[in-house]
Amino acid sequence: MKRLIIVSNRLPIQLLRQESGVQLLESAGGLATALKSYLQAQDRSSFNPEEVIWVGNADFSPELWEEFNETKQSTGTFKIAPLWLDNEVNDGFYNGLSNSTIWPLFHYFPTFATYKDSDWQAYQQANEVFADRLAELYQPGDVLWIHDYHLMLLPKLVRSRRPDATIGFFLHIPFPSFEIYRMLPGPWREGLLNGMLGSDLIGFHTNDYVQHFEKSVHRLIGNESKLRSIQVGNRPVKVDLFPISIDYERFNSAYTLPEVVEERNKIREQLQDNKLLFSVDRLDYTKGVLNRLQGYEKFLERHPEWHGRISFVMVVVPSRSEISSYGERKQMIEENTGRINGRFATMSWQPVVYQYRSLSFEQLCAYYTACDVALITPIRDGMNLVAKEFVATRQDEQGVLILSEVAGAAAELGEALLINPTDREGMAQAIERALSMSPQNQSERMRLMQTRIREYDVVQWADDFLTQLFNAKSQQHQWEVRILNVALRKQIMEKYQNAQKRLLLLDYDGTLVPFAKFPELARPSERVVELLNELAAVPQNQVVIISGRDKKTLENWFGSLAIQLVAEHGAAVRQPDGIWQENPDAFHPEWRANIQQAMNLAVQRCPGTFVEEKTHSLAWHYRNTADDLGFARSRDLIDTLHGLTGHQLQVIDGNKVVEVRVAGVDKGSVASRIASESNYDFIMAIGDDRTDEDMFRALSDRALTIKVGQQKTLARYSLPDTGAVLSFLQRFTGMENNGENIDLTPNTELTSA
Ligand code: GDG
Repeated sequence: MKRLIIVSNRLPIQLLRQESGVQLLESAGGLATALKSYLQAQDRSSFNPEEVIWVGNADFSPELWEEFNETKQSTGTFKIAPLWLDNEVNDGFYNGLSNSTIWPLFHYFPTFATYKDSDWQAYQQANEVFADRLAELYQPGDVLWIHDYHLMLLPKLVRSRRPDATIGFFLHIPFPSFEIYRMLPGPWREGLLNGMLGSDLIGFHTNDYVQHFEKSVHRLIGNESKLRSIQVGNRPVKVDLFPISIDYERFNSAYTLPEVVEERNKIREQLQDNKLLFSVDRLDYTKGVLNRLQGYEKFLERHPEWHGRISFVMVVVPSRSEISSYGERKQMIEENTGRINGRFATMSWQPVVYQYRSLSFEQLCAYYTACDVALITPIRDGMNLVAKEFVATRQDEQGVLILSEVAGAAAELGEALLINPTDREGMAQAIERALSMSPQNQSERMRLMQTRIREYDVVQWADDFLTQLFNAKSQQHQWEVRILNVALRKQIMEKYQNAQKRLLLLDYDGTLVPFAKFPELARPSERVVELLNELAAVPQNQVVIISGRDKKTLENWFGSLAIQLVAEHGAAVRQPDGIWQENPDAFHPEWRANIQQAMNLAVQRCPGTFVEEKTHSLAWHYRNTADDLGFARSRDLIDTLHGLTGHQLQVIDGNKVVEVRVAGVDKGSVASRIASESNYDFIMAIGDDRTDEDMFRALSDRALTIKVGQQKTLARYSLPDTGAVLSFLQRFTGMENNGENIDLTPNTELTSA
């Protein structure tokens, strides 16, 4: 089993010195809980939980760590590999570049961003310290998962130290639009992008963030993204969206926890019959606390009938107190709260109940489940887990979520009342609408949102990311093609000469002849026919033209040769003796389950898409989703389906639909069958297009596979063009190209049928 190394700025533990010794306290933070659940779901995890190492910046001293290790009582879930940064470096790295430059800029607060060279220096130094620590720990085969904006340079730094490492990077905050991103000084903005591109897979919360990243890479570095893949040197880097989620069961079952029930009853008792509006966020200008207060004030202005009948409990959790903009924000919140209470409060009623503190898990869930409306209105938020947690806790299916349309969570929680966080009138109207929403309407909305969060919970999220990371890595290996150079050609010739029984599988269009404007014009030149004839004349050789062309055309062009012909990807096969055999269509019902599962996963990963079931086929339609997302997902699905489908099925890439139907034929299955018909000790397959990839895949363990052209391929080797293929094949006939140029021009004369 592989080792997983998680890297984040903070470690998921604290150390406390107590009378009994140094105690380890695990944090209940989202990521740590997520990974714990993922590792416990044994059937889904590819890692040994004992081999998960967490690397991060320690907030305890090296001495305390040593003391803990000497008297270790509990080791916790993860192996911990702390590192320590010099205080000054840490300040410039954490308070400086991370939280005073990247954080405000990426949340669209450019006026809050500072640009200090010393912070950039510190950020680079801190990332180098992480890279050194990782290089020290790294063992071949390890999987590295690096988290968040503090460590954007790290993937590249690790790659330069350990070129083969499997590296995933996930950004928890928004990736801003290019116009904002470009505000970073030149070397910084390119440095950060290049840093991230050291990964094999880069994950974001939403499709918008993926697109913003792709555009910034294109504009600033020049690499284009195709099908969610950016070529960096000879390495494709996958970019995709993985909307983070929560531990649904933990929050859902909290509804009936005795401590939560007790706390909830207390809250409701204090409220008497008043309605409860609730919000909780870290103290941060991105969370829109001030705008929220102003929206609530507008509501009170517009709706005097609610005075005395509603309470707004607003919890603000202390955060990043060393940064001055956070302190100022606290003061403004307190002033505004005071002003609103001063304006509307009576002897018996306080409109805003402001609490500057953090809540226990039970208190938090008590508020989530006691309130009538959760008011979650960030000005920008990568995702916002509070919104998902609130929905998950509501076993009673009651309560209304008012959510900012610019929180990443809005992309998944369309049944919430979505508002623009700066629109006070809009917020006031949404509060009024939420308070008067019927229980049935509340329940319908809740149920839909709950289903979505339950189905893509945090375990699914981690599983999805890591699975895609493995896929990205294995695709990279498959696509590492070696150009057939002189030395390799020599080796192949030797193998050929020593072989007793040889099979040569040759695609036609794009392999033996270049493409012509119209397919019927791509007749083989006399020289090509002659070459095939000579190859076939060697008694040890079996030559096969394996093509998508129809029977008639192949017969017409090659009928006189003693070679095997495969028409329409295997629908018909002609033996060298000239007799054609049709491949009867096969129908095996057991193919459906796997295909259905792959398509259902595509539906989950791409909202708006659906599966159509037909008697002999299954179709995944993506016409009702964003064009680019649908297209990208369709490429993933086609890849998966190619891996799943045997010779009974055909994957058809249609117009906004991917269809799998019984066909019983593809080049892979027919090539396998032919290869197993005799004891071949030399098999070579040459082809240029997607259908040839089936052949390369099917023969990968026993054939010399050669791709014509530069595209990604499963073939082991490549040749640049048809000219190179013919010169290469010519060597096998024993006739060297004695200076004469081979005629590559297709014979464009139409022959009569
Ligand atoms: C970053 C991104 C993205 C808060 N107060 C209390 C408390 N919390 C817990 C919540 C929730 C978490 O903290 C806050 O998560 P958010 O997602 O809302 O926001 P950030 O901290 O800014 O997180 C964000 C996230 O990363 C994940 O990728 O969603 O967009 O900014 O879990 O429950 N928990 C307790 N008491 C509190 O007082 N127990």
